[in-house]
Amino acid sequence: MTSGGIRRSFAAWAGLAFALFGGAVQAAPHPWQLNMERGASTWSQVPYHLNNISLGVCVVIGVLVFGAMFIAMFRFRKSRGAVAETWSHNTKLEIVWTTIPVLILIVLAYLATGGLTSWADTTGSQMTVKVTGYQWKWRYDYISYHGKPIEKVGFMSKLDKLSNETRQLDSGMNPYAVKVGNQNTYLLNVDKPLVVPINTKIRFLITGGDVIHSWWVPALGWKLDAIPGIINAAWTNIKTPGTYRGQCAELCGQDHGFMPIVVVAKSKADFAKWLAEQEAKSARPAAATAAATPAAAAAKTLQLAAVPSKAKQG
Ligand SMILES: [Cu+2]
Repeated sequence: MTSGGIRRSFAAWAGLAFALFGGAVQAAPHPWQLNMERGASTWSQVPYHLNNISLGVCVVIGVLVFGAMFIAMFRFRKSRGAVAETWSHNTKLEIVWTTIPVLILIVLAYLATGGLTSWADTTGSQMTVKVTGYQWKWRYDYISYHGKPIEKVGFMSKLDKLSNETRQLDSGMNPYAVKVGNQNTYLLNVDKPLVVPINTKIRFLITGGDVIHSWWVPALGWKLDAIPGIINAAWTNIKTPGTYRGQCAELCGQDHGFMPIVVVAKSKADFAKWLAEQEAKSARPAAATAAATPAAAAAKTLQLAAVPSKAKQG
């Protein structure tokens, strides 16, 4: 292969690696970001630190094992006149190199189990939101807030218009031009985001309406499968107001890549205002219809009254 060819194939592989690990997959990566993000919730620090600790342990083990291997290979090579020892095992050494890894694994398992149990514990939640995955959009239903049931606030959240138009074959539109502020939001924006308050323990009930999806917002530190017939639960408590983006993380069909997630975290006061607006909006159409068309309402009553007699005939 010529040097130009090598350079081209390297660029192609680097491009592929970026597309897989650095681009859309991470939802909101920074250029040259290597580590996980710290996230924006109280719990997202847990996987961040667990990852750092395990990575540290792996690096130390890697340096020791490869160090010993390279010393053995270069310092004690045949050409330097090294003669192999004849003993075949050493009980004391074997006890040491079995005990140390077992202790390391116990410590890591202890830390990971603590992290998982704190993540699964939704007790004391101040708010509940039901999340349903559909091919290929999300539905959010607000169930309760501070112990009070929320009436009829729920909506579908799907890919934003600009991303959707851009993604069409032969659209001729530039994916890099899909932006919100300075951030490229191609395939990472929705028409209606999930709005939540900060400093509130929010319980998510996650399920699927058709096939298995997975609700993943990296800034929250977890992802959870949305499985039809099963309700999975997890919680978050977001510390800073902002917009957090994510994606469906379970291959769910041809448009799996086109069902992003956007969570907008607002201050409690702003959220209360937003919620009141939504409740007013959902209350208005029903009241308006009943008042405006008494004839239609009467017809509906008539229809309902007719149903039982029809059932009797059958
Ligand atoms: Cu999906």
